[in-house]
Amino acid sequence: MYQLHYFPSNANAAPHMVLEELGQAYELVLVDRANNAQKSEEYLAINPNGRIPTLVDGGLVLSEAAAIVLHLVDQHPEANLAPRIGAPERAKFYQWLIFLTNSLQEELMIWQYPDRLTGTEAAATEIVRDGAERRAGAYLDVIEQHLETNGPLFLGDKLSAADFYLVMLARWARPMSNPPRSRPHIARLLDMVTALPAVRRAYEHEGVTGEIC
Ligand SMILES: N[C@@H](CCC(=O)N[C@@H](CS)C(=O)NCC(=O)O)C(=O)O
Repeated sequence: MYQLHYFPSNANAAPHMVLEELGQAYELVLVDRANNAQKSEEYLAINPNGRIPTLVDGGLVLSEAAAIVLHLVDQHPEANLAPRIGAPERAKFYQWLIFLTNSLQEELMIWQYPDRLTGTEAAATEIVRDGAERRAGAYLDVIEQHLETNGPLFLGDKLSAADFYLVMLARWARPMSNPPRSRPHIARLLDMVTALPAVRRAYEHEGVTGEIC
């Protein structure tokens, strides 16, 4: 059985939604981030970066949310949460998933934690935060343009794991002055995906109540 090490609404949310949509049995293991458990000796032994999530799949211990998502969709190709390997659509799926994790997610991390770059320099922290919000907003605009032309989901009308990944990031980005949902085509995707029972179940298991994103 899969084991997903998580903390509510952290980067485990996308793998968690995918596990639910796949209908796979899994065990959730809380990493008590409120008490810095992600930096405990025990957790560092499975995730040397001290970051959440980690997936344990038998003898395989896997970190990085996007890698976990890719592994899960590859293990269960019959669920069609990604196009077939080698198809042009698969390449576009890689493009969007990697854009989400490598560009948007990283910018959101800087926006959420600018002091990790600036230390105690309050003025610099504000500049970094504002810059990260602007850059994240520009990435969201790119997604909005793509969805307007090619939507309603990343791969047209074909649900893929990239859609779940955007839900996770959109939840984090809710406090932005121009949040993801302010863009109509992103809002439509978020409405479609958060209406899925699998998505609601995943967030419920994590103790998240109310609107998801
Ligand atoms: N690139 C990693 C980032 C994971 C990450 O930064 N997770 C956050 C929670 S969303 C975390 O563990 N933060 C704890 C810390 O930085 O100490 C991934 O996508 O899995």
